[in-house]
Amino acid sequence: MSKAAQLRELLERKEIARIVGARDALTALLVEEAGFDGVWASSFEISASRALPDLGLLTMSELLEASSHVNRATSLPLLADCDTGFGGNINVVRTVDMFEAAGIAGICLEDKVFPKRNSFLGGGQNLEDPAEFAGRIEAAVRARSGSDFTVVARVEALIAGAGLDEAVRRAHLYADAGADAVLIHSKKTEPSEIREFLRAWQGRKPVVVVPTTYPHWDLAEAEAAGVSVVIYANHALRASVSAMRDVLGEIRVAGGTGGVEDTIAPMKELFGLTQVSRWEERSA
Ligand code: SPV
Ligand code: MG
Repeated sequence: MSKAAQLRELLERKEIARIVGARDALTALLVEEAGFDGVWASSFEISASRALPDLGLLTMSELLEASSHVNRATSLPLLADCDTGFGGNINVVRTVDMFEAAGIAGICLEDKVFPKRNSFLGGGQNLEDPAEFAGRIEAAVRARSGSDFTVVARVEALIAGAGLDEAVRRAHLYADAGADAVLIHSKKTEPSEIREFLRAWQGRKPVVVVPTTYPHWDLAEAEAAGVSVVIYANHALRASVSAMRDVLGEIRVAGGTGGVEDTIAPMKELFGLTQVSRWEERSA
């Protein structure tokens, strides 16, 4: 089964699927090893790994390159975060051409004005005109060459404070335009507005959520409420920042690495993850 078909199955199956943000290929390997269902190429993580804020600074080709590295490292399907689509309809068309040709299973586009700001940043969030964004979704759907390549429309109305009715209205417009699924995003610390959205939506198309600010929502309850996919978007990056800070601080204070040696992954583990023997056998 192609990766695009795998992602489509995750969206359409009854059981909720869990996909995890990865900024690079090694992270994708660990996501797969941990037993998750798919990978999210997060614009936040990829930006942060370059010490850049998630403000729409990365170009299409930069996100494509990072997403391609992630995709090649895993047999899991990859949903690529393509922010607002890098411009107008014509840029969205090329984005679909390039991401699909790279074997990436699908893309997610969000209905904000370029350059977008990360959804959790304080300050203003500028929503795109919904008809304009629906046109972008339609262009993306028309541009794909295989019918399994997935186009997810991300609704930012709740993030921007535009309310539930506006979120539902936009989601229907994007579904009418051919989106395969909608991602409804919220920055509330509990899932009440997501539950309200799901009740109003009545399962018209699969729904994806990113429970970063409401991490205690029970998975079985989310499934029963009608969620198809949850994205743990940034946890691998945040875990590695904490781990690196701890270890670097300890080394600095101790004046050597002896104290941390047993707490960090041995070199042998990295040789295993990077498949040294497989590469040597292939080239012998
Ligand atoms: C990302 O991970 O890049 C996302 C999700 O788009 S969020 O950070 O919640 O905006
Ligand atoms: Mg993003």
